[in-house]
Amino acid sequence: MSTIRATAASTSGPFQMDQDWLPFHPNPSKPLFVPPPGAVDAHCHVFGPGDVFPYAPERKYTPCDAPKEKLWALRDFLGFERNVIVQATCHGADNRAVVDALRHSNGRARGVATVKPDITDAQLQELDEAGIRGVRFNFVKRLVDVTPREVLLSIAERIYPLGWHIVIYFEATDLPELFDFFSSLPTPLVIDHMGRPDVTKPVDGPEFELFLKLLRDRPNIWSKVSCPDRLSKSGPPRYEDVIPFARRVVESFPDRVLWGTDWPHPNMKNHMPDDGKLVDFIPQIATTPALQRKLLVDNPLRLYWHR
Ligand code: 0GY
Repeated sequence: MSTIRATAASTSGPFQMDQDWLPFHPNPSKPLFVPPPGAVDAHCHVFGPGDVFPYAPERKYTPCDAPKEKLWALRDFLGFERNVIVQATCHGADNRAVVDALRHSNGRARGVATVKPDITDAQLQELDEAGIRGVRFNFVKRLVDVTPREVLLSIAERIYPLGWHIVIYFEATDLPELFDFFSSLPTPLVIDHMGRPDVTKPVDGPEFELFLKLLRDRPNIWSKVSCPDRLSKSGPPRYEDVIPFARRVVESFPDRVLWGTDWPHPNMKNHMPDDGKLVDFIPQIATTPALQRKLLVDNPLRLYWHR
């Protein structure tokens, strides 16, 4: 794994990585689970490097540099073929690092951007040509300042004609208040990390039921069954307490689920997941080859590589 061995603790340019932040795993294990041919890591990020792609002044954290070359090395090592790179909040609405990665991916990466409502049609077109297929709306208060809903709606209306979707990131406790807004958005929606359920609560309880209802109510809402490392209280390497939640989503909505590593795992402060062990989580939640193929190949290709 020398190719991805970290200079991870470093951040370049005028930036210093947050002291309470763990760098990505320097030497992940080789997974036992072999992903099917064509598998897509549908949630990951690139950070900087800061001396080339500076972090945004409004960011809530300063990460370690996690450049595209290390992402490609991880992709190959884990047995994946493609990536969906999601703009992280530390880069604000400056999508240059993601766009640069997409342009150097030989068509093997697509992206999700963050945009402001004053973006021009020409700029949207440029993002589309680079491989951007969606925008992200982030409602996690520790990560972003609140954007008014009418602003988000105006962005949704701008990207709708492009055939893009909206990735939404929120915590389960905020869903009751956000539910109607989400239902009113015109594009397909992709929910990050199953809406961050509290996995100490019952999988059949009212909190997770509201999330499942959102998916049941609208056939064009998808979910990433990702980030057991963020959700688990039982912890690594098996993250057992997350399994019933993720399995419920995969089995209820097999054609609308996606999976991703979340590399380089921003804001992990207690433990840094071993990416190989995260891949070994997949057969726990998608228990048949048919479900695995939908989760890792058919679904992400349909959403991100349909053109
Ligand atoms: C994730 C999760 C987190 C961060 C971000 O854009 C971001 O900064 O998404 C988080 O801190 O929970 O999916 O990458």
